[in-house]
Amino acid sequence: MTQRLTSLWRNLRHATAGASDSSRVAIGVLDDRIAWIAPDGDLPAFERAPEFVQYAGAGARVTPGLVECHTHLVFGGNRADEFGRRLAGASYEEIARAGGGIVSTVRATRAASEDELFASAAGRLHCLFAEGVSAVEIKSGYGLDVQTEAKMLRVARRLGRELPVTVYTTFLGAHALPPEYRGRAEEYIDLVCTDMLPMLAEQGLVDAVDAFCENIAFSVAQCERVFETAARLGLPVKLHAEQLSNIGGTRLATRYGALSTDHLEHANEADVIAMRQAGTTAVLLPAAYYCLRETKLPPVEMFRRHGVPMAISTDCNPGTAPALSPLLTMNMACTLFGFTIDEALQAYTRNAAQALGKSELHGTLDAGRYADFALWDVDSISELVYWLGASPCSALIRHGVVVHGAVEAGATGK
Ligand code: DI6
Ligand code: FE
Repeated sequence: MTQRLTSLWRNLRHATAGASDSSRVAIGVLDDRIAWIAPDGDLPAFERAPEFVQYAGAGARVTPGLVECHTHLVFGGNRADEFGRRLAGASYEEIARAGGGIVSTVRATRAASEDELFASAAGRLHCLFAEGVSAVEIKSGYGLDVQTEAKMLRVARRLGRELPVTVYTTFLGAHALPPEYRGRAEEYIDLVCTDMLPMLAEQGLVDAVDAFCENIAFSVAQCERVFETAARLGLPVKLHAEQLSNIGGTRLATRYGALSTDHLEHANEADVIAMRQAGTTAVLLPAAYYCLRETKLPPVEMFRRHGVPMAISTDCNPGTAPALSPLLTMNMACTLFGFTIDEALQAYTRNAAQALGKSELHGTLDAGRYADFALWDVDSISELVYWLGASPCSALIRHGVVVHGAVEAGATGK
C-alpha cells in the first residue's frame, strides 16, 4: 500500500544520538505525524496529497523537536533586583525575610492580569522556539490560591492554543506556603487537597501533579496527601525532590509511580534503585544548580549504572533558574554534571518525553510520532552543545509545519 504524504523532507543529516554521522535521511509527513523516516537514497513509494510540499533540506542536521519537561514559565514580574542583592552579599533567606524571594513572585503573579501573564510567558516561549523546542511542560505554583492557580493554568493552556507548541500543564499548588497561611501548613494542604486540585482538575486544567518536598517547603507526609488526592483523581505525579537535602521525597514519589523526580542532587543509591523499579525518570536541572552555586552533584554515575533514564530541562523560573536556553542547559549538563553529548541530546528529547509520559508522541523521529523536528546549521551534533550563546536552529517544524526560521520549499531534490 502506498503511503499518502503531505510533505517530504529530503537530504537531512540524522543527528539523533547513535545514528551514523554521515547518513542522509528523508522524513515523510502525513498531516501532523511522521509517516516514515528512511535513507534518502531509498525512499518508500508514496502518493502526494493535493497540498504536498517537498523540502530539499540542504544537508541540515535534524533532531526531534526539543522537549522542555520542567518549567515554571508563567509568572508575574521578575527577580532581577534580587539577583543584584544576592551578588552584593544578601542571602536567599535574608531576601525572603524582607518580603522578597518566592513570595514576591506570588504577589506579582496574583496582581498580574491574564493578558499580562500570557504576554510575558509568550516572550519566554519564543526564546525556547528559537532553540528548537516544540513541547513544554508548564507548572503553576506562584498563585497559591484557587483563583491565581487557575489563572496560571489557563494562561498555560492558552499558550498551547495560540502558539505553535504543545503545552502540558502541571499543578504545583504545594510549591510554597502562601503568606496568609504562615504557621498553618496543614490547613494549606487541606485547601490544596479538598478545593484547589479537585476544582482545577474538574476544569480540565491539570495534566499532572507536582509538589516541592523539602525542609523549606513541604514534608513527605504533606506531599503524600497531595499525591493521594492526585491518585484519586487519576492524575500522574512527579516531585521536586532531594534538591537541598535528602528527606525521602524520591521514595515517596516512586511509591506513587511518579513519572519523574526532579533536581535530585542529594539522591542516594536506595533512591536510584527505587526509581529504576518504579520506571521513574530522573530530571536534572543544571541551571538551578549553577545559579544556586550548588556543590553537591546529582548521582549521574548511579543513574547510569542502574539504568535510570536522565532528562534535563531549563527549570525556567524567576528565582533559581532564569534560564531560557536549552542549548546552554545541555552544555551545563555536560560541563557540570559530566554528561556525554549523546546523553545531553537524549536527555532533551527521548528521555524528556518519557518524563512527561508522552513517549508515544514526542522525543524521537519515528513513524507515528508528531512531525516535530528541528533543523540545525551545524557541521556536527557536538556543536549544538559546544557553543555558548549561539543560536544555530535554522528552522523548527511542528506538526509538519515550519513555525520558526525558514526552509526553502519546492525543490525537487534529485
Ligand atoms: N525549586 C526551586 O528551586 C524553585 N522552585 C522549586 O520548587 C524556586 C522558585 C523560586 O525561587 O521562585
Ligand atoms: Fe522547578
